[in-house]
Amino acid sequence: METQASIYLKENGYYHGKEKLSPALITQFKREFDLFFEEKRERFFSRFESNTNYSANHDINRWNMLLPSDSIMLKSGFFVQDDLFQTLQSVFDAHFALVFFSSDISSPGSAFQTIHQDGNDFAVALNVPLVDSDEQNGATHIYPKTHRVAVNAPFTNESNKFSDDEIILRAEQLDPVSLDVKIGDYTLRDLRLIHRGTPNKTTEQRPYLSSIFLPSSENQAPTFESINYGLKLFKQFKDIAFPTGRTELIDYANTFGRLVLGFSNSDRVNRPIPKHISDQLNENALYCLRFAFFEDEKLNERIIRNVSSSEELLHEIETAKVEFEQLAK
Ligand SMILES: O=C(O)CCC(=O)C(=O)O
Ligand SMILES: [Fe+2]
Repeated sequence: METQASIYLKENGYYHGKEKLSPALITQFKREFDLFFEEKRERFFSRFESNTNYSANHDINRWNMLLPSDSIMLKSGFFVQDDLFQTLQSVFDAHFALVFFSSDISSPGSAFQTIHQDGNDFAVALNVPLVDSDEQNGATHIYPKTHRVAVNAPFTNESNKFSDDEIILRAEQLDPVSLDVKIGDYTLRDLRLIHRGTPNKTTEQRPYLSSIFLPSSENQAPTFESINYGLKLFKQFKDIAFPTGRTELIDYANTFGRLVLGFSNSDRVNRPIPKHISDQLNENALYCLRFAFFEDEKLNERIIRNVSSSEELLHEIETAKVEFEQLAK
């Protein structure tokens, strides 16, 4: 069923829901988030052997952080509140999953990002700002309607083929819109929509929660054993890459990590969802998270995990092993 938001999102490539979430809830999120973020930064910088050129883990003074499962942010199930779930059903028009439960932080000193699409493939990001944001502290610039291949092209879920240079050329014909947001708002963005991060000129962090929904199978996934094998290798790559401070090794490790999570349809396999959290989640939230690993065993049973779904992942893992060894020489 179409919603007002799904119609707008298909047409424009984004949707701005205003005053949709309770400010009191966002205050709770922010308090919890700030503690996680501080720990994250400490963990990140302790990985390097000596002083590093890295100012953050994602671009200059920008951070990307997966959120923990034992968290009010997950328990609140905000990602299916309002008419969000219906909107997602309508834009995906097939099965989908919440694959990355994450956050994007623009820190003081961040700069304009290169104009980009997050990917050529259709997917949807739900952003929840934890602070008000505008052009002072780095609200995202978007180029409306650029998720479609041309002004008159209808909305489809198909991948486009634009190269990085073509994306910049397309955007240069257009004016960006600053997607200013207030606490209590959320935004939905088609990952193909052209956009860029902008400078945070203040001295405060600008955190957004980012829930990334991807098209998925109904219920087929690799075994936990093969996923955990990939995640273990990801950890080994990071343990080798970070102390060297070598960008290409660190990038390889991170790209590989995202690949394993993508194959898993969930970033929650090594972040099990505690029972006291899943007990609070409604059926729509549990649907979005069905590929996660739950402490409540019966919730792991809705997915069929078998060798045939694992084969492609295992192949990628073996290829990465060889490539990483070559690169690390
Ligand atoms: O956080 C933002 O404002 C946008 C960041 C972004 O687009 C990205 O890192 O891909
Ligand atoms: Fe982006």
